[in-house]
Amino acid sequence: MKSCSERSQCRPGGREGVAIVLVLSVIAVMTIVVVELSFTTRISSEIAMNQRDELKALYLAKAGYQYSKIILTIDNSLQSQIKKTTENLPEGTPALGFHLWDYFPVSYPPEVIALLDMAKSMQGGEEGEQTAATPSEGSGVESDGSSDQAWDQEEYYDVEIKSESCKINLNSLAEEKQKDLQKSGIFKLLVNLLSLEEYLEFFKDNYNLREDLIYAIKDWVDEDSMGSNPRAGMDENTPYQSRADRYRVKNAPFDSFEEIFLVEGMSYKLYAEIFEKYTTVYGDKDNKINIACNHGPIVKAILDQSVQYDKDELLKALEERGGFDSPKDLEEKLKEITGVKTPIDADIKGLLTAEDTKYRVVSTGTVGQVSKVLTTVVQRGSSAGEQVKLLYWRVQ
Ligand SMILES: [Ca+2]
Repeated sequence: MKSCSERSQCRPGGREGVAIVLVLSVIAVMTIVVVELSFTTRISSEIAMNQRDELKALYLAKAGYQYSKIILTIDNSLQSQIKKTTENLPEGTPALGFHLWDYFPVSYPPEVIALLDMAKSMQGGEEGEQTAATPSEGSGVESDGSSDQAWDQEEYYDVEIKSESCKINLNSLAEEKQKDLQKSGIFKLLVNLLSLEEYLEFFKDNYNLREDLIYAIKDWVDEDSMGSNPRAGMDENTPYQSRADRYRVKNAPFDSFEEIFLVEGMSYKLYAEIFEKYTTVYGDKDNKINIACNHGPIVKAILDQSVQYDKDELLKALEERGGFDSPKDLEEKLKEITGVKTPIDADIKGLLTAEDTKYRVVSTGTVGQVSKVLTTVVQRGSSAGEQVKLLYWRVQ
């Protein structure tokens, strides 16, 4: 008979116990491998789906842009027609200042976007601007199963078209002769804009920066290397040579707005609060500003120095008179309100127009939770039916 001197040998199932431990270890390792594999597969699948949605959203945004080009071309013909129809009307007849997109939303599917907007406004949303509408549980617009929807509610595009001609073109500073710069309409308008009361806090450390900044922009875009600022040196490169990343001025127009941060004196705050809203760099030597779409700071900035009237009160008085749709209309109303014979600065007056030539088209493509925003600036053809020309393109 075997002796039971060693415990392990005497315990029932001792060898099988080792086998169980081994099997359990193998199962544990396999479980970890399988879970890891499953996790990696799921992540890869989600990444792939996300990339697919991003691509779909991008193409939806591109589709929105293409559609807006058609709308802009048709609107061009419409505007020519309106001009022909109204040129013989008696003076004082209100202008028919509208665009096609004011009545036909540039969106896909348009009727759904319109419904979503309506639902939002019924819920108390007072957003006036047309932005990418996101269908949500609370939007109030849901499929009732009875409609013949041929589209996926989660996939759509929405486009916002705004005039870029309302803004001051900084590149047109390049055209001004240095000796006449301070008397030019564009220089005066920009200085007036930066000098408005609401922006004073940005310059409280150095009020000269208002003019210095305009001189610096002028030097950046004009061909020569002569400094235009009487307070600074003759060489316009001097301020840039003392920087850690030394560089020289461009001596050519801005190609994109992002370049403006390279200009001496420019800050993100000034850009976001003033320059991005009221200035542009797109359009060939086109320095005309459509005053009809300006109802704020630019209107205040065009006033002659002889106008002693609270600028905000003036804007309110203009609004009470139903706004204005042309430089002439604005001038007449300003005369009436202020009692000043020449309420608009004579040098700035030549820059004003009621025509739109450039548009900013922001097309947002959405697929579920993923959105792609395509921002473009286009120039409209000068004759009816002419295709629009692309000036700027950016995908975000
Ligand atoms: Ca220069």
